[in-house]
Amino acid sequence: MFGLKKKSDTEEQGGVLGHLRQGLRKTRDVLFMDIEDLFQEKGVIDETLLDELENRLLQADLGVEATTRIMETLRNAVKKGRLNQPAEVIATLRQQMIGILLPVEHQLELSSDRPSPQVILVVGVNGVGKTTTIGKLAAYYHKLGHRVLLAAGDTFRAAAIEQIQAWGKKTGIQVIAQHSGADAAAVIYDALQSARAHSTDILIADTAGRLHNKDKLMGELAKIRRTISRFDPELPVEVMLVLDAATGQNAMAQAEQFHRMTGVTGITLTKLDGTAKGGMIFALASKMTIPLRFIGIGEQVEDLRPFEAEPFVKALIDTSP
Ligand SMILES: Nc1nc2c(ncn2[C@@H]2O[C@H](COP(=O)(O)OP(=O)(O)OP(=O)(O)O)[C@@H](O)[C@H]2O)c(=O)[nH]1
Ligand SMILES: [Mg+2]
Repeated sequence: MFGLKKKSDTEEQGGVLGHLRQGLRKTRDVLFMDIEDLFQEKGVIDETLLDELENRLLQADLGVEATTRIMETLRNAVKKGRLNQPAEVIATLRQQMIGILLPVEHQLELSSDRPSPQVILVVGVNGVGKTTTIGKLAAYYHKLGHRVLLAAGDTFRAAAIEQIQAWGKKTGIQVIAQHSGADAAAVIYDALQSARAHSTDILIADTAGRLHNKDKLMGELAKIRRTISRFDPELPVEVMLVLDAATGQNAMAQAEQFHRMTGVTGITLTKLDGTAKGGMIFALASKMTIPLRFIGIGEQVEDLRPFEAEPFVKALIDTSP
């Protein structure tokens, strides 16, 4: 009813955007469920309506900073008489949301003038979705025509090696592994040698989940990072931190600690499909400058997308059923 739906949206509903919309459904429901009715009921854009919108932003876990930034703009525009129609409110909201996310939209560039392989070292606390993301990433890059190799760097958790091997099987990608309990840095060194020998483009290394506030475990990660540099200091290395969207504002503490110990260069935000608090992505983007590379919107191999601010907000804010 707001006239917000362009034709191209409709055409895309069943495709990529539709998939994203489905993945973000829970958060979108918190933000926009019955919002059209609310606008209709009130008939005017007033303070109560803006308060309701503000509540929803907070409920969806956008955090105080991002919410305040958005609401200030909306309130100012209403005061100046620039927002008289629901569609105008939504359009301004959309613009603000994109504005917050755009600074962290940076795809991982694969450089052709650096030595190969491009290493992606995947780190994060327990259970956030590291190994699953690796399986999806392997399939993603393989599909783009790159030669991919996986390293079973989680030698700690029981069945972790089998789990990544299962992803290897599923995606047709080779996995370099040693026995359970082996030194993770040694496994990754092995994998680097193999990658070199076989002209692999991308080596994706798993690591054991660890709590960001446990210094000893974080020290091990720093050791793995140094091992990669020792192998070849010129190698392009992405230290990819995986964060679970459902952990909300605690994700910020994780990001800070991991960054301090390992120099995180990119973030993948998982499980956006499983939470109504996916608004934390805005809190993350307004507090950090680390690029957000990918988002996870499900457990299947195709449920990973490079992060793009505009389609993300579009999928979130489109209020049609
Ligand atoms: N719904 C949903 N589930 C996910 C997503 N990513 C991962 N999962 C699930 O989260 C659970 C944990 O995933 P793992 O990949 O094993 O997590 P991990 O970080 O490797 O865990 P540890 O190795 O134990 O630290 C599994 O059940 C995954 O299927 C996602 O984007 N959406
Ligand atoms: Mg794992």
